[in-house]
Amino acid sequence: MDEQTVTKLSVLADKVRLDTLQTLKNMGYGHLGGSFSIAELLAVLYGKQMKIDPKNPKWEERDRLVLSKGHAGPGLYAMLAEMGYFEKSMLATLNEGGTNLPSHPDRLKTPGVDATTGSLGQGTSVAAGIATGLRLDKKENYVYLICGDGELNEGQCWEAFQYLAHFKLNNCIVIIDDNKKQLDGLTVDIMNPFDFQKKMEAFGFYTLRVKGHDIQGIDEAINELKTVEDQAVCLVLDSIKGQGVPYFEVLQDNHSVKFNNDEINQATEEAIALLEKSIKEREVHV
Ligand SMILES: Cc1ncc(C[n+]2csc(CCOP(=O)(O)OP(=O)(O)O)c2C)c(N)n1
Repeated sequence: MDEQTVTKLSVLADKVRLDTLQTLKNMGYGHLGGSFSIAELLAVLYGKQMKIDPKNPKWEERDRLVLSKGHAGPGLYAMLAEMGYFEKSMLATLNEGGTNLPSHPDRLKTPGVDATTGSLGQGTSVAAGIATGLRLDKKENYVYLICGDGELNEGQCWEAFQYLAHFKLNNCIVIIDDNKKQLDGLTVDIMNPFDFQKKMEAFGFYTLRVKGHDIQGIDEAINELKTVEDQAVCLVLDSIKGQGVPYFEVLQDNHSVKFNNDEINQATEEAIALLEKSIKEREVHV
């Protein structure tokens, strides 16, 4: 990937952070940490890897994305708005009564959302079903399945993974967002998942691991996974919850942030100003 594309995608990732932060601040609370940890991943997928047409969200020939960790909906919505699936002004309606942007994705409500998720674990089976359908229809498209490390406490995920591996459904690219935290603590303390890469390999997957902020690395890993034949594929994203904004990276309770005290509100204003400035500076190069 050339330098200009890396810059373009890193700007896109930061726009997702900026939109998400403004949306959540406006609402007063919301799922920040797990939205930020996948910002670069979403930028590589929507900005480069996925075959999509935002003006035709139901296009039969599109790739699909299943955000199985559905609580990161605000991050996904920010990306969909940036890609032009709907007007950015719609982000301000997040979670309001009658909105088309419920806190967790609903495929019947939001243009660009391919699967309804929120009950952790279920998206893995949905993605496995979509991959099976595409295979039966002899389509070349991919399904990108994004799971959380905490979500993998759900046994359903491992049933779906075993199914993908058994049927060698390498058209479903499983991505584990290993940001080391879940709702109320460290994943390792709540229920130790041990080593995801070794575990997925033991399940029969061809597995790569890459840093969550490494745009070039994520892109190369996905390219490599697309060359694998006759084996299910998985990318473990070694990410940071709150990734990309130092204040939120170290904030202990950064799962669903409440914008209800002076310290958080000031840090948020500073982060918004910094993101705006750095996006503007880099945007002239792309
Ligand atoms: C079946 C189910 N149980 C519990 C929850 C509540 N819940 C929402 S987010 C979350 C933690 C998820 O952690 P992780 O998958 O690591 O997400 P991330 O850290 O990436 O935000 C939990 C337990 C849920 N949505 N679904």
